[in-house]
Amino acid sequence: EDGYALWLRYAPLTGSAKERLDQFNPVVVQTGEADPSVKVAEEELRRGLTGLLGHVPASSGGSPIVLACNDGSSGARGHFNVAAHQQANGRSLLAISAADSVGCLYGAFALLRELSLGRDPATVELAQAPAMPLRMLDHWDNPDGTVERGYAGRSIFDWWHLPEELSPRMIDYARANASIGINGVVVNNVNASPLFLTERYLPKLKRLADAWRPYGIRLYISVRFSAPIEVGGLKTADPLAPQVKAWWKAQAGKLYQAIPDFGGFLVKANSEGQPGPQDYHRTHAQGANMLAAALGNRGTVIWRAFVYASSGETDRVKQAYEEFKPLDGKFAPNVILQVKNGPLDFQPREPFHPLFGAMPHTRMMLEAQITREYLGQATGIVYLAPLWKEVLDAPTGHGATVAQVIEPTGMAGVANTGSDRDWTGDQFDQANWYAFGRLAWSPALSSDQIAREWVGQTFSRNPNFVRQLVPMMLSSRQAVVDYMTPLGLAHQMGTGHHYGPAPWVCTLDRPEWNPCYYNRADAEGIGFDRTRSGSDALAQYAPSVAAQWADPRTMDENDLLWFHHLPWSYRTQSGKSLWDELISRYDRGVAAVDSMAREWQTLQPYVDHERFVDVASSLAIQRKEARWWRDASIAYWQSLNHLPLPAGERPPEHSLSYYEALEFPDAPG
Ligand code: BDP
Repeated sequence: EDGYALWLRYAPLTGSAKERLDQFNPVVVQTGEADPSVKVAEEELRRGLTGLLGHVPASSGGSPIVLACNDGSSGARGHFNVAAHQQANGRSLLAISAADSVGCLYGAFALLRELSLGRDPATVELAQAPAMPLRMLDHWDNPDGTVERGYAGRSIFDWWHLPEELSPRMIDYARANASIGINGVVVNNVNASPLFLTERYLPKLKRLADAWRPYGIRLYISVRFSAPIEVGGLKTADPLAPQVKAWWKAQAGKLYQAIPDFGGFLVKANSEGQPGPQDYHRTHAQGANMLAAALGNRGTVIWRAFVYASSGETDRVKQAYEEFKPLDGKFAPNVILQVKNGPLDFQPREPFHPLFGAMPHTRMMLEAQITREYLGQATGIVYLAPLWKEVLDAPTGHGATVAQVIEPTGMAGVANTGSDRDWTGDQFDQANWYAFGRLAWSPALSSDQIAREWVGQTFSRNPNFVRQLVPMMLSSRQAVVDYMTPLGLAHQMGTGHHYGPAPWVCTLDRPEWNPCYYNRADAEGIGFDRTRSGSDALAQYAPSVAAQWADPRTMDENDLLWFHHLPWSYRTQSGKSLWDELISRYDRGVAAVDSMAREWQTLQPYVDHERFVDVASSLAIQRKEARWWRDASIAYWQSLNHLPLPAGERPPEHSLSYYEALEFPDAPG
């Protein structure tokens, strides 16, 4: 039990659930169809039932499970029905039906999920369709096997040995993705190597695309905008230059010849030093549309709105809106703008990005980060569904929630996978991969329901275990916000690797690289004034939303210091001063982690030894980190405000200079 099986463990059922399945005695009926997705669905049903029953399912005499993968229905691609019927002979029959074979595969996985959770096969009734067409994972993996912001070992993609060698992991990866409805994978980092556009890589990409096709997964690549120069031998990458257009068209032609269902290109342009159309005084739309023309109606250009270039004195969080809002309606129909959940950068908490709902004539998808770059990386328990739900459920003020804005298009998550046996570097980070897929399938699912599903399939269905563990998971995201960056603080992490607290850092070249730029703390107060008296980033939101956040006394204090610079003595809604409230939030975060670690100890009887110990040690690291964040932050704020700690408060364990001197040359970057 090293975690490799993920949520597809299919552990033997026990008790009444076992009796029901035994009694049902499922028989997977062979369709005789040659369709690869149908074959995969049959195989998975057999594998899953073997696990759940504790033996290979019978081949006749029981209740048939029938796949009808061309049922003539219409609707969203991937939709399916699962229903039990009573037959004349008294036995049940379970039918999985869909309009296409991938829908059937999704239906098979959905049925296995229900059975894994102990549902009665005789009464299963499911009718589902994906809420959005694109449900993608973005890998920040490099050809040399390193992973940008990866905390789970090396890349799962073995470019060195492809195309001849296809690791079995690539199939298990596809199974895991298909089981949660992921249907697109960008295999390489947005800080893209031009190698992916060379002849050498084409057969490698083709091998992966072929392997994943039965699982309903389309392959995409990130492309470097200046690739025509680096690997095309041209002198320019100007999107309006005819030879540049022709080069991209030729590349797309080769890709489609090898991979007829190639998904398209993901592009990070003119951001953090990446090349882009602005290098030639062209707009993002001109750059994106040129690539879109090269793909034609065969594929999609996903253009990232995460633009971050030296912004001088203006507020960094305003840049994307300023650059993209004027381009609304200017993008080709096969271009999608991919917008991070918040306007800064995957922080433990951010208000939703003001571009959501603000570009009605532009297709827009949401980008979330599954890998926990800014949330403690791969340690402890930090369940991210509540973070994503908070964003998805947010009313944009433009007549729709964020979920409604993106549902016509899709969602992408920056993957947290690596070569570690447990895939994600930490057992509980598997839950974030799972939750991302489930939310992209249906943003209406609750964090609670998703956690229950994951826990039941991954660890144990014992109701006592589930009842105790799920609330821990649900409160874990607020805990990390509390001990790292409470009350709307953001980007207080260490330079470069983003590991650990560094609110004091103030000497980096560009102002917005510094944590001090975001906290704006001094002797008098703390917080970033984004109201009219400050950067006025608030004005990028719809008037109803801006009005609500403009008043620190009525707004949700979870975002307080994101929008307001306030004196330390400011009276918060709890009645405490800002200083006392800040400290109580750090304490709350530390206490929450302590209690997770304590509770985990009591769960030992339900968990196999290997994973029990693994999680316990991970929680020990998280306890240490929570204290470190609290203590280092308080020590720094105190060095500015010289305020005493509230009575009875534990002083930081070490001096500020101790925390400032800590270095982490071993932290992954
Ligand atoms: C930031 C990461 C950086 C990424 C960038 C991006 O620190 O490694 O390249 O986002 O999304 O969060 O492009």
